[in-house]
Amino acid sequence: MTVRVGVIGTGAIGREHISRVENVISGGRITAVTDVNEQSAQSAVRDFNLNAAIYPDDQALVADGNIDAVFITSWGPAHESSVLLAVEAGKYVFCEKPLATTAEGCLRIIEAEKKHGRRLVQVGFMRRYDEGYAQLKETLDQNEIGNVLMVRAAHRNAAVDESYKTNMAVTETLIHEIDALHWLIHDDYHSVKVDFPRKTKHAHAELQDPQVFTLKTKQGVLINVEVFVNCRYGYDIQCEVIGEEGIARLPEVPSVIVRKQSKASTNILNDWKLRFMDAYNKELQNFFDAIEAYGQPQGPSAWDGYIAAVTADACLKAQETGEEQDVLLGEKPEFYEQKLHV
Ligand code: NAI
Ligand code: NAD
Ligand code: ISE
Repeated sequence: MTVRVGVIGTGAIGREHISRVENVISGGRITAVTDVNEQSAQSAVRDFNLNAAIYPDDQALVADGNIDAVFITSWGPAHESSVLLAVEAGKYVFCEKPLATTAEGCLRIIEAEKKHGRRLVQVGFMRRYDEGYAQLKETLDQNEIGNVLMVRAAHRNAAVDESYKTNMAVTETLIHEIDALHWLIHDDYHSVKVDFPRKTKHAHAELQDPQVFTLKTKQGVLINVEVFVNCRYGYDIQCEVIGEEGIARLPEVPSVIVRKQSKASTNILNDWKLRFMDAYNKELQNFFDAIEAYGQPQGPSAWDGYIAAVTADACLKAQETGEEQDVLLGEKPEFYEQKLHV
């Protein structure tokens, strides 16, 4: 089966995903595109030589009988309404993070999906498909370091532009750690807090950078995540888990070590597209494979999108108030318990 895909949002990641469906992975084909900037949709069709319809908006695209699935790669605030349109039309959905910008928005999607009767939605939390995270999780699942006590993580970008504000450290950046870390250690968040260290001179007026988030879990694990989006030196994702019997660390991306002129040096990546390229390929391959095998996606669900949104909302409140905030999650519906494997 070839899954026919309509893409809503042909910006940076929309184009990345179009390219991987057309040139790298199997099981899908791009048959429609739309973007609020029509020229962007047109250039995507041209640049990737697509045999795809160009629609004026998401509503028209979702109504196309020639698509089975929708990729939502527009900017975050537009996601919820596009997801709801697609779910109501019974189309499969791969939605980039965030699923919706509020927890209430995620709940509306969950209700729509439950009404449909089976899972349609997968959220783009690709770290779960990254080989390094998979190895780290395997180490913890094998109980090699005993009970987890603490986690130290860092999410660093070389630089961001002026459109990136203080809150986006949560909604655009920390959101990946929010998803990956509770999945990694099989725990739920209890409370969150944020500290603002001395500000780098490289951050513009409306951005506090860096920021340090402290998340406590229900089992008492203390997680510390540094978000530093003007670190200058590269794109760097770090994660160290401290257990009762030892410490486990996310592997570095392999890179040749050159010894020359009294120095041993190695390259550091500069771009998220390259750092997680294999993970993006795997998440979308898994999306197509699960549709073929089970008629429903198996990757991060709308419920995972909801957990991330509730936790992100608490982090935003912590940014505003400077105080610790509780993370108040609802009960996981039975609907999201079933797990099939591809
Ligand atoms: P972008 O700004 O390059 O592209 C967004 C595109 O969506 C633009 O072309 C814009 O015109 C279009 N768009 C916006 N609203 C729209 C609407 N209502 N209907 C149709 N098109 C619309 O942004 P980028 O970097 O591609 O990010 C898109 C999404 O992907 C964001 O939610 C972002 O958080 C997520 N993302 C996820 C990454 C990951 O590692 N999983 C990496 C980068 C982005
Ligand atoms: P982008 O700005 O490059 O592209 C967004 C595109 O969406 C633009 O072309 C814009 O015109 C279009 N758009 C916006 N609203 C739209 C709408 N309502 N209908 C149709 N098109 C619309 O952004 P990006 O970097 O590609 O990010 C897009 C999304 O992907 C964001 O949600 C972002 O968080 C997410 N993202 C995820 C990762 C990841 O690692 N998983 C990486 C990058 C981006
Ligand atoms: C981007 O939106 C992503 O989602 C990347 O994975 C992240 O690392 C980057 O900081 C964001 O800008």
